[in-house]
Amino acid sequence: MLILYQFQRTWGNPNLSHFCCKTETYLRMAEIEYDIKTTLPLSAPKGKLPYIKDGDLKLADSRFIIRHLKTRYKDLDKGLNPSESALSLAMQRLIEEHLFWVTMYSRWQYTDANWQVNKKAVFGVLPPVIRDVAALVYRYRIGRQIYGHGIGRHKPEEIFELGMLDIDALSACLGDKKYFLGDQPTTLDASAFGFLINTIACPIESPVKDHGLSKSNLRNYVDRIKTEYYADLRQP
Ligand SMILES: N[C@@H](CCC(=O)N[C@@H](CS)C(=O)NCC(=O)O)C(=O)O
Repeated sequence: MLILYQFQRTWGNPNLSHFCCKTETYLRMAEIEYDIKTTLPLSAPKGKLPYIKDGDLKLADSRFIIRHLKTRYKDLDKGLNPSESALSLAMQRLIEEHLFWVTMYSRWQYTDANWQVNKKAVFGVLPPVIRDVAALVYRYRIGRQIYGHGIGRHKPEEIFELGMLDIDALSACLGDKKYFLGDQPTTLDASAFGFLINTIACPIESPVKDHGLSKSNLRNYVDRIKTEYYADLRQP
């Protein structure tokens, strides 16, 4: 059986990690059987979660994992035409390479209240002293990543202005459709759900969360997918 390695479930959501939630959502949308092992990134092949084991194969990174799932099990994007595939890729890049960093800034740096919530969620499983040291080390490391990406060089209001443009684009692209590319879920929906739930439906407060919550189509989309694909999760 395929094993998905990811952070423990938190906040009544599938995963506090956008990328883990994306991957698990693909598995569920494609009706692929899997087991979960909860872990932290330190033991991951590329130092990041998620990764999977499928027989002898150990694979890291949601993009390579989904490539494997498409080849070996089910390709949710089979019915897309070239222009839909291009849109799907472009939107995933917007979500995963840009909006992601706005939410990382919100969690790790924006306010002390957000940091405390994030720290408890990520490091709460560790014993007290190790927890504080690990939190300190990782906060520094993630801070360097946010700065290295470039988003961390802006003022908070500039970061959120950029994030709100992503939200506007996602809301406009979804419109009143059930899924981003029509009536059936695709990889873009696995990605969009994983990142939107971690922007608008988690206890990390920010102007970008408020802006996302003001878009009723995005709110309903997240609620609908959570209800449909994660009926087994305890609600918060
Ligand atoms: N491109 C990777 C990104 C994975 C990623 O950034 N994972 C984060 C959690 S959301 C992580 O494990 N970070 C630990 C670190 O950067 O040290 C993917 O698609 O899976």
